[in-house]
Amino acid sequence: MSELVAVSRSGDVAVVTVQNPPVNALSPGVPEGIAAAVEDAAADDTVRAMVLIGDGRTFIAGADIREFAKIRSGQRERGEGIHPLLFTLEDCPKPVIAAIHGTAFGGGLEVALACHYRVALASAQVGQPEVKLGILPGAGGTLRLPRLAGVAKAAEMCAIGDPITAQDALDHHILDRIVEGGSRESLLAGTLAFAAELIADGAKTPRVRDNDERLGDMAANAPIFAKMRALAHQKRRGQMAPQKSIDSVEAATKMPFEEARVLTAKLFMECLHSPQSEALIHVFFGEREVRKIPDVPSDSRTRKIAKAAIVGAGTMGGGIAMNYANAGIPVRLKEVSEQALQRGLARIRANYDHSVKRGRFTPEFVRERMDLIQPTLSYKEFADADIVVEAVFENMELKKTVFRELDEATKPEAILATNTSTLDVDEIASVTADPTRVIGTHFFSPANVMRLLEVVRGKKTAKDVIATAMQLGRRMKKVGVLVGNCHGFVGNRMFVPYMREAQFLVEEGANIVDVDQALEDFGMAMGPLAVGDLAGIDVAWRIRREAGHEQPEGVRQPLSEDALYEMGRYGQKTGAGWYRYGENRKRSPDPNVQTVITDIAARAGLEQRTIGAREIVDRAIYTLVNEGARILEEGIALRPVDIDIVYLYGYGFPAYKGGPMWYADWVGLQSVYERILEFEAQHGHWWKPAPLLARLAAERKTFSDWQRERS
Ligand code: T1G
Repeated sequence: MSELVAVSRSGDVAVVTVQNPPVNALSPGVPEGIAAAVEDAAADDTVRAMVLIGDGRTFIAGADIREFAKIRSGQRERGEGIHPLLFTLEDCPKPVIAAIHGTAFGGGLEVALACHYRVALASAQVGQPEVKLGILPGAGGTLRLPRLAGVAKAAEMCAIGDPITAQDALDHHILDRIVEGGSRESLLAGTLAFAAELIADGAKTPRVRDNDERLGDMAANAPIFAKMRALAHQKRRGQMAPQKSIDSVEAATKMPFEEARVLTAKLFMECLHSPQSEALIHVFFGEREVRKIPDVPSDSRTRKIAKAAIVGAGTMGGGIAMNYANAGIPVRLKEVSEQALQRGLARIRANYDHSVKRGRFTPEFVRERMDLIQPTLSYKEFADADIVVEAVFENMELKKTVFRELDEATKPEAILATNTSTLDVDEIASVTADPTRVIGTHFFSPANVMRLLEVVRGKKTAKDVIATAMQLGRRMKKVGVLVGNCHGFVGNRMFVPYMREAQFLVEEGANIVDVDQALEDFGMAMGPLAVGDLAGIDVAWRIRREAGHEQPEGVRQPLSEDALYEMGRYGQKTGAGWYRYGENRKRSPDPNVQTVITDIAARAGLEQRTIGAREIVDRAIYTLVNEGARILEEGIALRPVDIDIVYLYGYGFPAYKGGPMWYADWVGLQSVYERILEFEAQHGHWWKPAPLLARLAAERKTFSDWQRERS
């Protein structure tokens, strides 16, 4: 057998093992190897049944995503190897049983569905996550799942893409059995026992594709598909693949299998050739790329983190404490008064209760986690902490005071992390005896929900401290991105011009709602002004004051947010900001604010005009790109994809547009540059093109080209 697929025997059962670490993807040679093994076993009279199993930690986790570029360019046929394998399995005259542990995802589940039976460990998951890559299950998942699980379950799995548990799969007839035990060995033993039962029972070979009884009828299915389309539109707004995935499931219920298969192939290629799929695949690999730090190898030494401590039980400190507790790490939570401490604990409890209500956590999970959060008013309990996170007010002097205290209160090898969102990590580190142990771990609010973690590298931060912080991020299921030390690091540094342009636009006559709507139609999770209300206009005001940046003379400054601040309109927290907030913080336009803005503009002599969505989007998004180019040139971000990942996970940029830098490459840097020159001519200073952007535009290159040339 090929080294990718091994065959062994257990009595009269052939065991076919996929050996393609780390996730047994269906890379070239794997489908062919499985097919050859099954054909050989089928021809061997001493073989009565077959088991298909993955080596290592998982069953087949899908097609090899790295092959899609070759399919898109025509270098490889779609589904080469995979499609013939499905028929080899399903038409095999002897029973083939898929033995599933880990994750049977995408093509992996589709291969399992082409087998005659499927058994799994209780810990296994199955799913069709293809829509997360901007494609749809192209190897029969949309056609076989409804025949086993019914139309509604199949449509949801294929259109939303979330995995389901083994129990849920068993309940929906996707699995035939969950075997005892939790190891791969117990899975194999359980599957062999299952095979023996099948042989004793006549070794039947039911083909899923022949089973139409669960396909329902058009009248019953119509509302199911309508509901699923609406759900897909809501959960995967603006994305094409989920809708086409439902088209394919619907075809399975309306036409013969082969016809539906041909239609699905067409739909699959339409998706694969879409910019959305290219962007989503860029994001898939980007989430993994950002873990790689050129001068900190992935096998670098890390420090053991068994105990943590947090200074500050405010919104951020409490949320950060929850992250540690959720990762199973006991965490001391310190405040300056019992009242502040109790307020913080109450907020944590409320957050957990909300998660229990939403079914995200069980009550016992919450009890265990709350037990891990140990309140304190003193630094005494910090002596054995392996890491301390400072999460006090965004004020440099206060932070320095805390770090001086931590220098005394902690053991020398403890990591000292600041949660500052904008301030100079080197300046904070400068008050400690050993700045090599100081790093930034910038969580995003709400810290217990947002997955982005900016890990801020100080000039003197030790490499094992960086490696430990990145590893800790993964333990917390965060997407950690290493960033350099400058005001606002990557995310907030780019957010400043983005919010400035939003204010400029309304001061030039754009309607507040139109600015947010244009960007939400572009795909942003929330418009910039609504974000300003969410984050707090007072917070932004304090950060501006704290930064104290001298602004160049005669340069236009945004006026609106200062005006709102002075009016006490801080946003959601005060029930009014850019918008008015009613029940459940539902926002509605506030004519008073539009009047205030118009007065401001009149006093500033700003000509009012109608501004269309195109200009709103270009000014907001290209200012992100321009600042991102500066950040790249200064080395504050390691790669363009790091900026993309920060904006996807921290600021709600649409993943199906890949991130600001990927989007600019897709538009074409020449066009972006020319548009920026137009804005510079109209608006001056703030639109000075970043030198890197100007250079790449002149050379007709992309940010990806620039990155490739540097790797
Ligand atoms: N193809 C190629 N490489 C993959 C891969 C895949 N399907 N899945 C993971 N990798 C790489 C990943 O880039 C990383 O590489 C390493 O494996 C470990 O991954 C026909 C067309 C399975 C839950 O979408 O969800 O089938 O960074 O860090 O956290 O209809 O990987 O080490 O160099 O994520 O333990 C459908 C995608 C494909 C599953 C494991 N399948 N993978 O998570 O490890 S499309 C998927 C995952 C398809 C069919 C269609 C996760 C995982 P490196 P990791 P993990």
